[in-house]
Amino acid sequence: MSDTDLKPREKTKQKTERPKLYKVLLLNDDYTPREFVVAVLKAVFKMGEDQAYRVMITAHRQGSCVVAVYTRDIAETKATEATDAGKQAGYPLMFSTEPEE
Ligand code: TYC
Repeated sequence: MSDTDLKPREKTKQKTERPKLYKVLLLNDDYTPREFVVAVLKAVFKMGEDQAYRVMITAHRQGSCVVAVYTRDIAETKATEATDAGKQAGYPLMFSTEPEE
């Protein structure tokens, strides 16, 4: 056997999959007060006043707006928490999630 003989590599490379990301969407309705929507966006999604206002007014004008993108668990938890805040106050405020393309 010559000393240049090569053995096949037996190591396998680990590939780390990136977790799928989910959008949280804010849906418009005719009843929830604008200021309440802004307050929920600030409390649940840690937005500043200006960003929260822009997201609220975009949903108001277009019907919906992407609020943020997270892994599935976090997106679902935040959407539920924000929707529940509206329900507690007697408003039909609605947040939903959907997978990114
Ligand atoms: N359309 C509501 C109103 O005029 C305000 C509103 C904005 C409600 C965005 C929900 O996602 C929403 N009082």
